[in-house]
Amino acid sequence: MTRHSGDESSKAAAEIETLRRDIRHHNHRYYVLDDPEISDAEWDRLLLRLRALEAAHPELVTPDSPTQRVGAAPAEEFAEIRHRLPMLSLDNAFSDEDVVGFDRRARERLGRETQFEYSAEPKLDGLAIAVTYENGVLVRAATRGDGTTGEDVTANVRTIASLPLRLSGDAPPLLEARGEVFMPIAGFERMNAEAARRGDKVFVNPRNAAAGSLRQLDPRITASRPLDLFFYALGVVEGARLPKRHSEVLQRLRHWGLRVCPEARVVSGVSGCLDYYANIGARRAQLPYQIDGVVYKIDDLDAQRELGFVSRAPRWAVAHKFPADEALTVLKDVEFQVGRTGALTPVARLEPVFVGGVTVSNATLHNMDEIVRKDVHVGDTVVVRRAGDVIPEVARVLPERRPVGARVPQMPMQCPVCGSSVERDVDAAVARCTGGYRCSAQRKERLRHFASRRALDIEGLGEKLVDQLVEAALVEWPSDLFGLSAERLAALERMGQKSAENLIGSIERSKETSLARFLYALGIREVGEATAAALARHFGDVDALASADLERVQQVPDVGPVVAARVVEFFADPDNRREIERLRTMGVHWASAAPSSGEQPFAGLTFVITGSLESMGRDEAEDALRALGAKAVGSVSRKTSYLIAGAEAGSKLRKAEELGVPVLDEQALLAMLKTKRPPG
Ligand code: 5U1
Repeated sequence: MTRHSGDESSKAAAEIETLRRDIRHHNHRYYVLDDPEISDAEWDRLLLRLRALEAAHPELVTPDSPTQRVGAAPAEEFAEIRHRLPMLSLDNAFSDEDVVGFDRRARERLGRETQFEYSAEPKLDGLAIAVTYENGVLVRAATRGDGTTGEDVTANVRTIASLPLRLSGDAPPLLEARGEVFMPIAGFERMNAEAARRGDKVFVNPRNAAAGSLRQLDPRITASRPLDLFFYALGVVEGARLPKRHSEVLQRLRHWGLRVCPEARVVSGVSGCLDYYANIGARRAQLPYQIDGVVYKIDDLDAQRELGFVSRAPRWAVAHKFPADEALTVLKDVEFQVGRTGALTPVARLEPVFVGGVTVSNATLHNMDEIVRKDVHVGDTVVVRRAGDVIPEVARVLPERRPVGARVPQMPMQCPVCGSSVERDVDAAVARCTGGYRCSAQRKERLRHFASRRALDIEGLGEKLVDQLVEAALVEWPSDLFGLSAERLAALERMGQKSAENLIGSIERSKETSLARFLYALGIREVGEATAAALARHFGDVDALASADLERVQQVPDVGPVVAARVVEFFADPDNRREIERLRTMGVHWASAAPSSGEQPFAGLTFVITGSLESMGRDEAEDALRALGAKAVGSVSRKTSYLIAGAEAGSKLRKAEELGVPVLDEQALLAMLKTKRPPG
């Protein structure tokens, strides 16, 4: 080891300090102010010199040195971080009227006649993040997660070059800044081009690339990805007097060296917001990052505090989304996908086209009636539409561009998967493969349904794995899942021993369920979650239901003749009865539910739960309400007794407010479940 004299050491320490200060200053000029004072080469020289000095004096290295971005060893998994203040989400506005309504509600609530000033900025298509500084030094970064608990991604976030490891200026003792990590489009394209050259997998869009990069266990991989971030809010702050306006908060963040979107502006009233939306919308394609809308926040922080939140979305901010993207392409073919109940759905095979940030080569055509209504021909030029994460669809065709020989798609007579005959339902709306369990497509879909979150909830049994299990003939019926072993699973392609063991654990855990979930998981036609719950409540056990005749099944509230016929038909099938027996023998069980003579204090009430709840899953809350006799359904109508609004409640909440349906928050739900007494 090299020994240094005290004099030499203190000289080095002084130079190191100066270099660090200079580098931070130039980072601020470059990343935050977009106004560099020195060339890239000069900046590189400063960093090289600092590296050399630190290499010679390792005792002088500190974690906030600009050289210390990539240091941590790969992690086993991400630790959880509980947010001291929940990370909020935003309500969406999809039209000018929605924005007008948002502004009106806020003004009415505060009894205000004059316009609000709004702080407006683009809504980045990235990942929300909370970064904490203690005494100006970066100590922690967490993803949003479910808003209450996120993942500790500190080691990865440190590698983002534009993020200061130490704040500039008079940083408070504790500062949590919140914003969005994203991948600029140019970096995304460069990275994908390199991946394609190497023959590696490419990312579908910058958002997925940013998420994939941030969730790497090895920070060196994150460091190689072109990530960036903008901040737009404060979380917990201690020891600083905060300004009175949101726009001043943004200035303060900039002053501390944190990047803020340069497009942020203060505008007046709704008309200012809509002008801003139009302006950003017109320049959207030229922006160096992807955005999916703009955000308006009431600039006055006192007004924000007074307005507060509904569940976990603020009443003082809204995300005004851009409309769905559309693109023209050519319909190459129409193929038919076989669903869980054998229904054949037409799917458009398209000339690949870039729309809404992803390349689309398949789109849904819904059903044959839609094909006729839209006058779709194979060979047509079609408009493909994609909104957010929604499945792309063929919106319309351009008949004037129809080539000679374009043909009308025909429903096949035989199932494209198993070759069984295809029959039309009595009302002719749907055509179905008659192969039942002989059809591998139906087998796969039934297994997916059986394992799905609201059914037996087998974590880790994804689409691809179901395909593999069916294709390898390891699983035919759902009960076969319970006979699998980790060794068998581990022999499958792309399946490690650890994943195999995890899956066996999930399968084992799924054995303990409820009768309602079990009935839903069986996939009886026309029996959705609500009907399954009603059947479970009424009959209390599966044998009573299996032996019930049409008349008895129809006595269940809300079960009509069509559904009752499906239920009776299902239990009359010896294959289905045998499968139920096998599932029970394999250990699937549930606590016996008292039939409806039991306590039903919520009978006659209909609940809708929207948004995410902090203390339990939505399914769990619905199960608990149903257990008390309530109906839990998916959409709001005049018949809804109460809407329970969790975080990220959006259109359902608006609809409930419009219809005058009482809205309750999570606390009220918990109180109801505890006291078993409906509100009011
Ligand atoms: N630009 C911007 N995006 N965004 C997302 N501002 C903004 N604010 C947010 C979110 C979730 O939440 C505020 C309520 C802090």
